[in-house]
Amino acid sequence: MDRRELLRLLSLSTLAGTVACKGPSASARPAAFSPETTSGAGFVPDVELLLTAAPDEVAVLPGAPTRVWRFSGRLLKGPADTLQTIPGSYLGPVIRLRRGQKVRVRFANQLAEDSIVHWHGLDVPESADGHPRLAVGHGREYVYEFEVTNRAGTYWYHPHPHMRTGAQVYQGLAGVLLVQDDEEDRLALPSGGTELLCVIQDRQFDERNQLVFHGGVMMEMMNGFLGDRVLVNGQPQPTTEVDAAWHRVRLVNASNARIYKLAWSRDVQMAVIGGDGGLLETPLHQQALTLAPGQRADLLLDLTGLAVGTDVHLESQAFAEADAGLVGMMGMGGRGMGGMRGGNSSVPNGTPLRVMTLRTRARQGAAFRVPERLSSFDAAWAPRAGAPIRRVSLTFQRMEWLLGGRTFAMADVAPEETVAAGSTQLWEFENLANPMGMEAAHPIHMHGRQFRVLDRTGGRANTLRAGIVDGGWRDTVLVLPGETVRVQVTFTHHPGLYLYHCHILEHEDMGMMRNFRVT
Ligand SMILES: [Cu+2]
Repeated sequence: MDRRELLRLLSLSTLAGTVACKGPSASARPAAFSPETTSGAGFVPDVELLLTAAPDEVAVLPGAPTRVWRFSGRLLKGPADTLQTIPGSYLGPVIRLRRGQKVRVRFANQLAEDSIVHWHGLDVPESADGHPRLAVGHGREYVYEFEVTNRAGTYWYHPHPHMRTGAQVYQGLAGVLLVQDDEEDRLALPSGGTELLCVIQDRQFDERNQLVFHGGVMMEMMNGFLGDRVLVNGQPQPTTEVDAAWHRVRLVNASNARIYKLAWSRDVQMAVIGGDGGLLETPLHQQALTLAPGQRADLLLDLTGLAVGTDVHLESQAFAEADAGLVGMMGMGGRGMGGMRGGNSSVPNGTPLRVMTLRTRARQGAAFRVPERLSSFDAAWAPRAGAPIRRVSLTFQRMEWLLGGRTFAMADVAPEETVAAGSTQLWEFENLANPMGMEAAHPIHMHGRQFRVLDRTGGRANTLRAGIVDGGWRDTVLVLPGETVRVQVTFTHHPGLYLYHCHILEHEDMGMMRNFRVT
């Protein structure tokens, strides 16, 4: 496949078809399936999918194919455009759902190790949230049943097994999940050939084109694993031909640990219209956009008026490595711990990078104006003075990243991690440096309901801050070194055990994750 054609093919109107895949060799509901949250026999799905995780090979670089792990999908019931395969990519199919649909996904694990899928950003019952205790082994199947209650937006799915999330995502297991609804439809945003979906990841390859991942070396785990090249939808720095028109560009940072400060190489107008949890109320005009692991952004981009053959690059701008945090020992020269900074990546956080290129062709698009009003928020958005406040420290102690002073344990829930269904609390994520100088910017993700970022205070001058979009509903918020970020969250109505964690996947796998129990 011509790499240049990849993004063109990715324009959603041209995606078609689904990938057939082998059925599971065995099928069983895991014993841990809690009966009180199982939808049970009365559940009649509007959409039913078989999603299989299995080893595969894809062409990423010229020469030998790369061995990956990959989700493939088969539509068993529902609208024909529900699954859209990304040609030539290791990414899973794009899953398009509508708010209100009842969905059943049969996840078939054909990997040689345990896995489970998390629907990142969706508010689903406990049994459908992909908690690591629900992971199933090779040849087993896990059945998800949930109703899509989320607003229209760009969500994604990825594995969530105990201590192996980083490795499994890195091997290729991830996909985009789009939710559509009537409110979004009314805006008539650019679609089809002018809607681009871009999953940004970084990877490292050996001389035989095989993926290189860390070998559990402590410094790599503490920093988070960084690749030395950027892939978009599984292809290195692709170029795609686009109409000289307004485009909707949906970005997902599905990297294990890299933070991007995204900007366009030409002076084109960019309006941020959405984030993790769907559309903002009003568009936001900005030059640069900070996107941390787990986060999404929804943009409108004006390419009208550009001459044919103009290249517009999406770039990650330079920023100080320390802005993303720095693992270093004060007593050992202030940084680097003897030169082991940044694991074994030659491309540390903050290195300027080209992400992808859009090349204009002659065709003009339909006339379009950025809507002044994008969406309206429900009552949960209103500030709740007097809501209980919980302070959650982000710290490094005893060679571990901790949340609230604790590390992950499979079923462990502290009293302050027990919350009433549908109740509202303010959680203050406080990113504290320790005397050894160990610090990092942590993207904190909460499962269940989307939250509202109230404010961020403290911290030192940081060039990433100007690019952070805190507006709108969020499920992942970047807490810079030294900062305190306050979020207001109204918890899911579904009782059960949910997770909150750092979305630097090495931090999560090391235990920077905790349960909260909704009662
Ligand atoms: Cu972290």
